[in-house]
Amino acid sequence: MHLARRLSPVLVAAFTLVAAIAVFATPASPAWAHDALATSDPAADSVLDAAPEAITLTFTAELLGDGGANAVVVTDQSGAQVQAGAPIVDGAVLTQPMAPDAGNGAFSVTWRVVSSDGHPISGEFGYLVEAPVAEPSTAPEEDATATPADTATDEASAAPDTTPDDGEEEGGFRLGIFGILGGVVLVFAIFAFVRALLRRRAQRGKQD
Ligand SMILES: [Cu+2]
Repeated sequence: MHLARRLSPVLVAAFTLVAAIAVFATPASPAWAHDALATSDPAADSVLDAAPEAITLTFTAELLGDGGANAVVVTDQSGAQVQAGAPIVDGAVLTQPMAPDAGNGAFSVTWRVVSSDGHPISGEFGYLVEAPVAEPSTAPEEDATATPADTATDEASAAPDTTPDDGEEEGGFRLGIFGILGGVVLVFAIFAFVRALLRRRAQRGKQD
C-alpha cells in the first residue's frame, strides 16, 4: 500500500516521459498529405532571359500512369497553347517539351497529374520570358552582357529551391505545435520525476 502510493508518481512521470518522447519522434511529414509539386523549372514567378525548351515539374513522390493521365498546358498572353506534344514522366519528374518559338511575355503553366496514392492533383503557376531583343548597334557593351544564359541544358538535374510547398509548410507547422506541446509535457514530466524522487528520498530518510 505504502509502496504503491510511493511508486505511482514515479510511474506516472515515467509514462509521461515516454509519451513525450513518442511525440518528439513522430515523423515531420504527415501521413495524410497528398503528394505535391516540389520544384519546377522554370520556377513559379521567375523571369527568364530565354524561352525554356521544356517545363520540368518535380513532385514529392513518383507519379502514376502516363500518357493522358498526366497533362500540362502552357499558354501565352493571348491564350494560345505553346507546349509541344505529351509530357514525359520519369518517376517523380515530369518533362513537358515546349514549342521552339514561344517568344517573350507572360506564360501560364497548368498541370494535372495522378499522384502516388491514385489521387489527381493539379496546380498552376506563371513565368515571364524577357529575352533580349536585337537592337540597332548603338550600345555594343549592353549586347555583350545581355547574352542569354544557357539554362535549358541541365533541366533534369536542376533543383530550384524557390517553389513553396504547401505540404512541407503544413508539416512544419504541425511539428512546431507538437514541439511546443512536447516541450511542455517533457518539462512537467521531468519536474514530476524529480519531485517523486525527492519525496521518496525524504520518506526513506524519515524511516531511518
Ligand atoms: Cu491523396
